[in-house]
Amino acid sequence: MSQLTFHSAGESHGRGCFAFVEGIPYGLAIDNAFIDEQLARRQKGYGRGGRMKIETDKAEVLSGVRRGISMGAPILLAVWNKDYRLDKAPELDCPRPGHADLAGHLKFNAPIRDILERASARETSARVACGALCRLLLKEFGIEVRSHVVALGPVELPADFQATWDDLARADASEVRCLDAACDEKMRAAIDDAKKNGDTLGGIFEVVVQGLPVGLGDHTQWDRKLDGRIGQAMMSIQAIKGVEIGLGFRAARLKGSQVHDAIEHVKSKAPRSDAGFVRPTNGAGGLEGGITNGAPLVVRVAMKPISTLMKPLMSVNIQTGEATKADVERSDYCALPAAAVVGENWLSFVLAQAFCEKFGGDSIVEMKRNYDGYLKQINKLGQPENAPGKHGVSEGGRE
Ligand code: EPS
Repeated sequence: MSQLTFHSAGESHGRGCFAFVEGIPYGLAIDNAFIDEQLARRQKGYGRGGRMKIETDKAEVLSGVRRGISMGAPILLAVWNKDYRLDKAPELDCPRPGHADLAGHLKFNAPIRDILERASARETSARVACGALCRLLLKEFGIEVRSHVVALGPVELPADFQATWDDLARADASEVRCLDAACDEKMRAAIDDAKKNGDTLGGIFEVVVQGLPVGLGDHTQWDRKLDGRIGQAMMSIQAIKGVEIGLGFRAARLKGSQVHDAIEHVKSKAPRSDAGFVRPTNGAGGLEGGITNGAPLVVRVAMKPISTLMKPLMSVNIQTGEATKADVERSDYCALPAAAVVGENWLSFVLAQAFCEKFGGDSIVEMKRNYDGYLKQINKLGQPENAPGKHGVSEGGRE
């Protein structure tokens, strides 16, 4: 068993975007159609630019899968670019404020083109391919991920808007992935307006995960806390500027009694992944002390407006030092609906990583055995082996 890891390679207008995934256990059924479906969802959304009309992203599995089953070996996925023109793509001399153009040019002493090709959000196709693979693993354990857009530019869902799990299944039916019809219309109008004015828009999306067992992540060290790991993963998505878990920033303005979730217990014959401990509220968003608590995980992510503006801001020509308008490249006006799909799949990678750490084995069968044993352990409330002093202590240990 190796740790679940991911590396991407590839440029926006290079041969393609590639995902190198190591640590997927042996015996996972690899549903290519599911991976391609996630890639197709990433290409959609109101406000996308011309590139998405050119590409039909699909993941070609180049290694690590035999007869549709993971071999426990590295899996290499390729998303080939149709718009492959790396050597012919024009050079840029006037860096776009907000993009990696200027900082990358100065840091590497390189042409801006050599920076933007790798900085481009096209790289998220590799992350979605990997995330979809991880999602297949999570599905084996009844874990499902959904998302929706809660704000886009100046348009926000009403503060009291509550999306149920079933509601979230409808988000794909909206071109902006918003569940409220009135907001949907206003969001599309806001994008039309931005487009007309050569501008761009960002917003906020929410990802919800159902079925996570209590106990993923770890309170004992800063870099094992799952909230911290989720934050890092989400912040690493191109154009992401903020992450909240549960009430997030809203919690800072409330009292403890309004933020924390009372604990209740329900009896159940079948073992439950939350051990029967439920909450009437979910201000914690499914995480306490950096550990999942069995409630749905709720992550909100803020995306800035895309930095390529058709009506560009002022910049400086890096060859001459002259003040000039920033260069303009084909781009999106709003990629928030696509970012929500990236968020779903990329969060799945972090969760699958934590899941493999807790229940990891060389094969899915072994993982299931570990998982079932754990469920048995956490569902023994009131049983003699759970008496105080016996918790997790070896034979001959503390009485
Ligand atoms: C993207 C492909 C890109 C952009 C966008 C995301 O295509 P192109 O640059 O060829 O038009 O649509 O990239 C950026 C926003 C960026 O800043 O680079 C994709 O596949 O998601």
